[in-house]
Amino acid sequence: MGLTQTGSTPETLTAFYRTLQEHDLQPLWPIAEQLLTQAPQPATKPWMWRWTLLLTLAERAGELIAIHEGGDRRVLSLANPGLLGQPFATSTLWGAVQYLNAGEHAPAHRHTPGAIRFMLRGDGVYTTVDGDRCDMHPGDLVLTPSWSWHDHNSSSDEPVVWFDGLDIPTVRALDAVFFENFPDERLQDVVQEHNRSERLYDGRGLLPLGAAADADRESPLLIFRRADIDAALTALLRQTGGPMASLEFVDPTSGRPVMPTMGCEMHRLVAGGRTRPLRKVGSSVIVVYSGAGTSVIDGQLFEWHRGDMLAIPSWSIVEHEATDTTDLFAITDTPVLEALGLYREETYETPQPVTDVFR
Ligand code: GTQ
Ligand code: FE2
Repeated sequence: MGLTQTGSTPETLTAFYRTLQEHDLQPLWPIAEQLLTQAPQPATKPWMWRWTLLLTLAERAGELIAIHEGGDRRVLSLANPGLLGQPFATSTLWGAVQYLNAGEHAPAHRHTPGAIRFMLRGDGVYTTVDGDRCDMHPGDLVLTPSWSWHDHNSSSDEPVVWFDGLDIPTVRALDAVFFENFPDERLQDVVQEHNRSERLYDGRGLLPLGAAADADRESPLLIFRRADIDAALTALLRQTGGPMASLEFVDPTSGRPVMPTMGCEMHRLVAGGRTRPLRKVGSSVIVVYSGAGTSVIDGQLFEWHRGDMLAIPSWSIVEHEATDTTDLFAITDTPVLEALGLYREETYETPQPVTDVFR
């Protein structure tokens, strides 16, 4: 609160504040401390959604909701209870499970929010991205960059489930959301052979001449395979000696994050391994791809298993411990913070005390 000038009285001040309000003005001095906090005060809560529950309810959606009747994408979004009923996992990230019954198709459309698919369960499904049919097997990452046409197609005889990560809250905050359905037909024209981007850009440092010079905002390589991810984690772990190996998925033409708005990472923590407490600016959503263990987030203990999904708020102190060797997939908003010069992080030497257990 500002000091008052001699001559001002409670009455004149009250009248003045009312006048300000009537003219759509607000004084800074009463709200400065809530506005310019010493450190981030995220509304996002540390949270976890269990795989057993996600799968059960996705299956229920598969029974109850047909894809054409308002369920064009059969998606259950992770809705963080700190975010006042908004369908967002964190203040900047959308996380969800998507479920297709055997033989179903989700129709083509495009939008300015960028998306990633991290395949979890089932096989025989592909996402067509601008005409390129990208096969998705468990543990694969497939990109659907901003404004690219995409549809999902199952030729499987069983249901398939994957994790969707999008930057919807970020793009919405910037009032930059556009959406369009694919004209006329439900499916796009396709190039004959599947996985075109993989054939062109997955050359281990060998690219079509000019591709690096023409590097775009998003990765032209749309698929990252589980076998390659596994091999890279194994090699990195062997080099560093552990306990954790951390990879970022990057655009091979630029070395930059796969999307300007969203980072994708994979972390392997060996059985018995424990990370040092880390806090960083920006939020993330973690999907436990394999393994089991615990995390402490701002003093709260989370016990997780394969398929569980966690929301990590900005500037929360996070440490992980693996009971079985664990692969954690994560989406982050780090590229946004890096681009704007807002990224910072701190690590600590000693574990934080556990004061609370999640549910
Ligand atoms: O699969 O195209 O989770 O458009 C949210 C919006 C998935 C999709 C989501 C989408 C999609
Ligand atoms: Fe979409």
